[in-house]
Amino acid sequence: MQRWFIFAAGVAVHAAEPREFRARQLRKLPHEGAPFTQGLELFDDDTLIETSGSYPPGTASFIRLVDLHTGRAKRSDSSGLTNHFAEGVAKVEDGWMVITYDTYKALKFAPDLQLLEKKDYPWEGWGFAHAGDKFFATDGTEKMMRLSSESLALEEAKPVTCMGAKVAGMNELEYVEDFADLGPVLFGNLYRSRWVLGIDPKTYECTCFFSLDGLGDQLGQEKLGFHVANGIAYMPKSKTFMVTGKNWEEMFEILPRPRERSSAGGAALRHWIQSQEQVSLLEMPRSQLPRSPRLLRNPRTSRLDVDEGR
Ligand SMILES: [Ca+2]
Repeated sequence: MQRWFIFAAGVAVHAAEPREFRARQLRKLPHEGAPFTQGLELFDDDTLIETSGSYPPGTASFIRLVDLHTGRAKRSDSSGLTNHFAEGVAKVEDGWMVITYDTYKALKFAPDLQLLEKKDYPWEGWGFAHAGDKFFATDGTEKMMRLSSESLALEEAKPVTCMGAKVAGMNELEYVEDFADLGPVLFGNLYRSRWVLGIDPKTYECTCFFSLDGLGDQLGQEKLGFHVANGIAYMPKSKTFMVTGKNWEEMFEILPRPRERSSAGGAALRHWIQSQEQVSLLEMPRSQLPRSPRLLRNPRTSRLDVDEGR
């Protein structure tokens, strides 16, 4: 399906309609400790690698290896992340690179999670993904950056677009070499939503999407940045994804299946993107951290939640 978008200036832009997929839940696992997930990748056939930011205050950032069969942590380490808020994680030749939210560093870890190297990283760290000899990285704006994986030098920065509009806040990223019949797709959680957007890694225009609605508890505060969906790891052998969220108590394995018939998904995504444009006009904060971080611990479940009375 093709559509034309007419902008206020009178310029017509030809924008392809993205393909909608439906995320079918195959299984769920405990998300041990319900951490503030910022990066999630496949480490090996039996293991995920996950980073967590230091939120709520008083907790430490960490990097850990998670058993894909049980959800339990096999190994976890905070020592290399002292005074940093860990963000996205991406594979490098001899280990894993973690970017930081607001301390402008990229930290390289060995497979045993020992810190090997610190490099300067001059952007706010959000999503991070490895693709060949490149990294893709986001900073909370509509900008997608392509960096040299060797030097971290910026090679290109362009806006992510979908259905004729710019899309800000692409968060945890996942590069899939060949997805469905779409070729390479760069996926990302859209911040403060349950949308996962797939974009063409050359043009940064959306080619597909799916929703994580219905996975686990869905809280009203997700639109404030608390309990948001974040974390996507692709498993090429099964062509499935592991997904989770910040402070989620579960992880889910999902299989995206193409929707054969048109549904309301495209219209809902368009509405969300347009509403985000209005939000940015009002200069709402785009911080990685929840907007009203007054947390209460539920005495019954011992889970952290936002104070509803605020
Ligand atoms: Ca990922």
